[in-house]
Amino acid sequence: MNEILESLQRCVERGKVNIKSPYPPDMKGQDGTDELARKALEAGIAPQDILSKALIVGMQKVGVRFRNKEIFVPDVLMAAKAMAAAMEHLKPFFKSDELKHKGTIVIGTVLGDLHDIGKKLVSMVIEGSGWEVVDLGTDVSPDKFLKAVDEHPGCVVGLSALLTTTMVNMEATVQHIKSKHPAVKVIIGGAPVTEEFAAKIGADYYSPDPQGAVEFLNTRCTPN
Ligand code: B12
Repeated sequence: MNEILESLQRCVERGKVNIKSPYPPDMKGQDGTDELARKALEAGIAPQDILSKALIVGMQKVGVRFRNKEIFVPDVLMAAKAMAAAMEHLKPFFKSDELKHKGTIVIGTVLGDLHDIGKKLVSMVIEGSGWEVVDLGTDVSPDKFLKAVDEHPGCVVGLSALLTTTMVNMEATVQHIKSKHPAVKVIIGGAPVTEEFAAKIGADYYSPDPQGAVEFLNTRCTPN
């Protein structure tokens, strides 16, 4: 693999944000994700490759080590911070040149859930495909989703959940939205979510990744 991508992946794994960051101590004075993402772009590496071959792979490794109790919440937070610093450089490349948006998607992580890395990635890729993204953030209540749907007539809704304990809040959110706006399409995603679960709670679509969401939006959702 390309040397820059390899270092970038390692910096996500270790939570190395930038050269000034004293964390982790054994990487003091070395480039972090901030510098390396910029260097990768300058070296002509495609933003999609930076994302999929370095950042996502690095974060997957963090996930495995966290599950195995080799690292803990603060380590994961630093990894998330490092990933976010790199994503700042990639964001402009995923922005669409199209002036007219294809439609609007209101997206958020459901009530009780603070995980936002996946949702941000999905948002960036969707935005890059020409849709306007209204990101409500994390820990979003069904009421807040409904208010946003009221404010964006004709929008699609995207729900993210990373915890089995918060997945259940997707059902309440779908029901709350559809009770007032039955025609609004809802797409759901996140590591514990499945197609069967989506069908069970009355969501219109499930995608395991951003690209599936884009395909659904472009083929099955009428632009507003
Ligand atoms: C980073 C992380 C954190 C960070 C979050 C930082 C942040 N800003 O997001 C912090 C440290 C805060 C955290 C906290 C917790 N976490 Co956590 N966390 C993770 C970790 C390691 C990575 C998640 C991640 O960002 N993955 C990378 C992104 C790119 O992947 P993704 O989110 O799955 O998103 C992709 C797809 O799912 C999809 N997608 C996601 N959303 C959507 C939405 C739509 C509409 C679509 C179409 C697609 C889609 O597209 C994305 C890109 O491909 C995972 C382990 C893992 N491997 O998943 C645990 C994990 C999710 N956490 C877990 C736990 C238990 C917790 C805590 C309860 C820990 C604790 N004891 O405090 C708390 C809960 C806090 C809360 N209330 O939310 C468990 C969940 C277990 C479960 N099944 O319920 C996991 C699986 C770790 C584990 N193996 O135990 N966590």
